Amino acid sequence: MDQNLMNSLTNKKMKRRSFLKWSGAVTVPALVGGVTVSNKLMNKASAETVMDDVEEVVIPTCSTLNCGGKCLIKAHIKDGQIVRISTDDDPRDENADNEQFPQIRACVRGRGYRRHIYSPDRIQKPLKRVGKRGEGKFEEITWDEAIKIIAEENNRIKEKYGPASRFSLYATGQTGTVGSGDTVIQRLLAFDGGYLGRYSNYSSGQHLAATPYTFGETGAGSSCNTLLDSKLIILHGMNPAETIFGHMNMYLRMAKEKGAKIYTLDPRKTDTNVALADDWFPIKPGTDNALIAAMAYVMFTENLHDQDFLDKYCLGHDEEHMPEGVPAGESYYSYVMGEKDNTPKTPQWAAKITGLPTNRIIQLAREVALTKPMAWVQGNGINRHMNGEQLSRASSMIAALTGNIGISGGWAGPNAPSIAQFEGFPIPDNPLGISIPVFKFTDAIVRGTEMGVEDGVMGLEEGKTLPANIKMIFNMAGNCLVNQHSDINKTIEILEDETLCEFIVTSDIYMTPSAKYSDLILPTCTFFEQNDVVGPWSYGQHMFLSQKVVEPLYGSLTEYEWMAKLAKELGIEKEFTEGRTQDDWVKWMIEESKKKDPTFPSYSEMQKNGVHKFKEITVVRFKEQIEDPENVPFNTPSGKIELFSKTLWDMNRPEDIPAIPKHVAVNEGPESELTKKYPLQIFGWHVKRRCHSTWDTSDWMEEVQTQELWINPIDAKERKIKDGDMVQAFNDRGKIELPAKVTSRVMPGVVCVPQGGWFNPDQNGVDKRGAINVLTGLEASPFHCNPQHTNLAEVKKA
Ligand SMILES: Nc1nc2c(c(=O)[nH]1)N[C@H]1C(S)=C(S)[C@@H](COP(=O)(O)OP(=O)(O)OC[C@H]3O[C@@H](n4cnc5c(=O)[nH]c(N)nc54)[C@H](O)[C@@H]3O)O[C@H]1N2
Ligand SMILES: Nc1nc2c(c(=O)[nH]1)N[C@H]1C(S)=C(S)[C@@H](COP(=O)(O)OP(=O)(O)OC[C@H]3O[C@@H](n4cnc5c(=O)[nH]c(N)nc54)[C@H](O)[C@@H]3O)O[C@H]1N2
Ligand code: SF4
Ligand SMILES: [Mo]
Repeated sequence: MDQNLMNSLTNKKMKRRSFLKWSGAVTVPALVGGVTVSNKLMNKASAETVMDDVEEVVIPTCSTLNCGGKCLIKAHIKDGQIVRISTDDDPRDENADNEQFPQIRACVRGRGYRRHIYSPDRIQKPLKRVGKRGEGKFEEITWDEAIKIIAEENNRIKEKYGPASRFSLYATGQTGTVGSGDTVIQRLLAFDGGYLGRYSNYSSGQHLAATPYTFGETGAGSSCNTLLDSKLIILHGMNPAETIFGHMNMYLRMAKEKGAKIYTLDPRKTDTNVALADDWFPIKPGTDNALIAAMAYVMFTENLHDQDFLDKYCLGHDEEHMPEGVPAGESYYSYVMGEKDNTPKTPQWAAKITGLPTNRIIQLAREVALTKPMAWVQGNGINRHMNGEQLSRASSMIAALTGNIGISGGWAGPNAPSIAQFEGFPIPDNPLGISIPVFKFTDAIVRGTEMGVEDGVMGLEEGKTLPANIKMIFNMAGNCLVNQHSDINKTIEILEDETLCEFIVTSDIYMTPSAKYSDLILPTCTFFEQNDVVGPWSYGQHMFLSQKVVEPLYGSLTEYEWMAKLAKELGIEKEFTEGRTQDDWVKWMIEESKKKDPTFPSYSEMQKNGVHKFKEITVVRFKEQIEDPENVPFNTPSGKIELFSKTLWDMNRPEDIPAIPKHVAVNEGPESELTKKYPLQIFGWHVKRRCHSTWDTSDWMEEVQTQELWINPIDAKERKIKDGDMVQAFNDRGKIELPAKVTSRVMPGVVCVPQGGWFNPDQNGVDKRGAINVLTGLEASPFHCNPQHTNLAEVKKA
């Protein structure tokens, strides 16, 4: 890469004046939200020269990041530049907390969006690798050259290895519709003979895999407004004060004001706990099922459970309610009472495993059994565990035992019900019809042709394996190629071998660790620089026009724009574009949505408001099944809530896939032999200063929160670590180095590193930022999901 460019990409101390010198805004008059910005304004070169007498235009838009939110962002434009960000001030919610039309207000990152778009780190030109892969040497090329290279590589690889050797990597930097490269490339590849598809995600794979065995479908949560009827709310591995989840925070606050008690069940005392909760139940990661079994023990022995509910709606809770063909002693009751293994799951038994004192387990069991309605709300934090499928299933157990399913103020299981409906960007079916679990892409690079059903591959003919290894990767606005995937050191070893995956193209706005391991990097736009239609994150009930507010910087192209050029080069332009520009597609999606729902706003209304709020509706999940079980059965084989699943039983894997959600001890859990070598459990949580790895290099967000390893004073003392000391966390997979924060906000035996720090190895391979995935493993959980929260390590002073 040109040295000056490299300097300008990496020099954080660059003056404001120089980093604001971009080409687009200076030379191109912008049509923003239907308002033309005058040439006089456009010709001003930097924000510093903006005068008070310059007219300010405010344009509503929305981020397309995968951030747990999706908020109304108001860009204040002067001189063709964003000079300020404000947020939702919907007058219908003037006093805040309007249940019908809640305001959708920006978080701390949103307030700092100017530093995101006008970052000194932005990639400005397409870059072609010139050194070895991963070495970080690139040269600038033109867009035309870049498109030509992609077309040539695509054709070569398709011809040599077949279309199934091409893969679009999970990537969530742009989760809109026509603005999302990951979505749009799948349309292109579908017209170009097909590709290797993928299913599931990094967020809630275990929930998605496990919930259907209990309820027959995936979305088992209710709408957040039902929490207003709860008297007790348990947040199980959920931290919305940092992770948002639609309007969850607002309703929790309102529920609290109405008198509900809120507890968090989490290895860490979270921001949510500090802001909203009445109590904290610290639990060792991955041991929640032991707690739940012990709570069931208390309920069964003290007769606190809802036997009528269980008998009427459930299968497998006791020996009288079991499917046919299963021997005696396999029900949940038998497990809890230890009838077969002679180990009653007493609070004393669970205390040893979970780290929670016996009396607190008894207290929690009695309280949840005696308080109704009680909402045991499943977060995503119990995903990403090696036994996460079991954690997910057990997390519905207390609701069933206490009859809190199908009533307002109760809560059945994980994941939000889908409410906001609109027409999306059309992706044709993949003509190849085969897909791998999202987490197994590194496997599919190395041994794809050996991978079959047992690896979770879907769509194969019986007995067949994948037709090809992955040879070409499209990584469109994602950092999962390296940073957000597991075992970074192993992953880069796979990527460095250019004979394995032969071509990797990344689009991004920054030179991320994943971009560095690419052969070609494309500078694409932020959401401020293009039009898109965006749905809500979980539990949100709105959709946005993510509106272009400034012209693309430096001549960046949108994903759709460059892919349309690529489609032309590949001879499939007509099929790909159907004659539509990106803006035409945006209008098309709104028009199609309006055809289905006449109350849907028009394009011009969307331009004005930026958002369409569906009136908050109330969804009490499984209400119909509970009110009318004769006519509305659950969608399971038995029609009941399957606490025991015969389907799982028939898989005959009692150790790691039991038919009832038992406590499953795992290789890197607190009971493992490996604790002798690596005594601490370690994982990375989702922090407020970043969306995953996005914003890691933002100096503004560094002021919000620094990258630190949380360690309990007991563990710190044993290791002579003081607050602020540089420490190393390590296991067989690698080493990370970062400052320690000695705090009782994390329980003893557990250390935490905020996930998303950028991998930054020194000459010895020690990561100097604190990229948690240096320490995580590539082996998948039983249903082929990422186990990135299940790890052991040791920590020492650096
Ligand atoms: N600020 C911010 N918000 C985000 C994101 C972000 O990167 N930054 N990412 C978004 C995305 S894509 C997702 S998927 C969600 C993720 O949302 P979550 O998965 O809910 O977030 P995590 O921080 O991984 O986990 C939530 C809590 O679970 C706890 N936890 C971890 N393991 C266990 C366990 O075994 N048992 C129990 N009881 N608790 C456990 C963690 O300490 C944490 O406080 O967040 C979304 N929101
Ligand atoms: N250890 C561990 N690993 C995890 C997790 C965990 O909890 N622990 N969480 C997992 C989860 S839930 C998820 S969803 C994944 C997320 O992993 P990713 O999908 O990789 O998410 P990000 O790291 O935010 O990467 C988004 C990329 O998009 C780029 N980008 C941001 N904004 C824009 C834009 O406007 N335009 C363009 N063109 N690019 C943009 C960013 O620079 C960044 O490189 O990580 C997973 N990895
Ligand atoms: S990062 Fe997400 S939660 Fe924060 S302001 Fe943007 S859209 Fe909202
Ligand atoms: Mo996620």
